[in-house]
Amino acid sequence: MVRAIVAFVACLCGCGFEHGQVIDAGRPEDTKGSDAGDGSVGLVCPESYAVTLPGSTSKYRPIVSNDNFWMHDDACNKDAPGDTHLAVIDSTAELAALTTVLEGSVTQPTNSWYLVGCVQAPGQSTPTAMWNWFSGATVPINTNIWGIYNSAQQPNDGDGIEDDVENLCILQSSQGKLLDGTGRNALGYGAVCECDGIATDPTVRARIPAM
Ligand SMILES: [Ca+2]
Ligand SMILES: [Ca+2]
Ligand SMILES: [Ca+2]
Repeated sequence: MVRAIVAFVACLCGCGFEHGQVIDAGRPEDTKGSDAGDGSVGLVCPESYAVTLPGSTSKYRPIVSNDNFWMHDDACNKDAPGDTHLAVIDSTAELAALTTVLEGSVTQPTNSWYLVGCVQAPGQSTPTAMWNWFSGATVPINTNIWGIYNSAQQPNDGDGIEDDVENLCILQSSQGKLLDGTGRNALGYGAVCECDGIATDPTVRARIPAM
């Protein structure tokens, strides 16, 4: 655990998704006058958001019980409307630290799959096109972030051909990386809610497939 924290702190100095930069393109303007620009000033999170990560002002609520995307998304949004949502992972540091916490749980959802807050715009020509976090930030496409499922590099829309089958994001904690999925797996998924005081981008949320 101590080793994990040291590694995390070291990583904070230079672990953006690409070239040491945190990717936040398109993030909505902070509406709470926070000096930090992250919505955290004056932010009060529900007590159920008990997980904190070093170097982050966010609080998190991992959910290990299985359900579909729509139920988890709704639950996160309702915890503190406008301040909470499915987790938006802004950097490889946040991805690594969150993975460590999730892997520390004795109880795991199906396949250690946790829904997080990103979606692909429908009608794309390739599985890798137009992925955004609910904040509006672009989800970079590279193997530091996206994992492997059934020997296939993700995102793959299930079969490598994009036809809007898999447009939602799952963090598989056992590999610490994202998979694209349907959100409808019969056995369900866990989820991670984040409280950061930052509203989600309605344009991105409008892409969420109908249940
Ligand atoms: Ca975040
Ligand atoms: Ca897709
Ligand atoms: Ca997939």
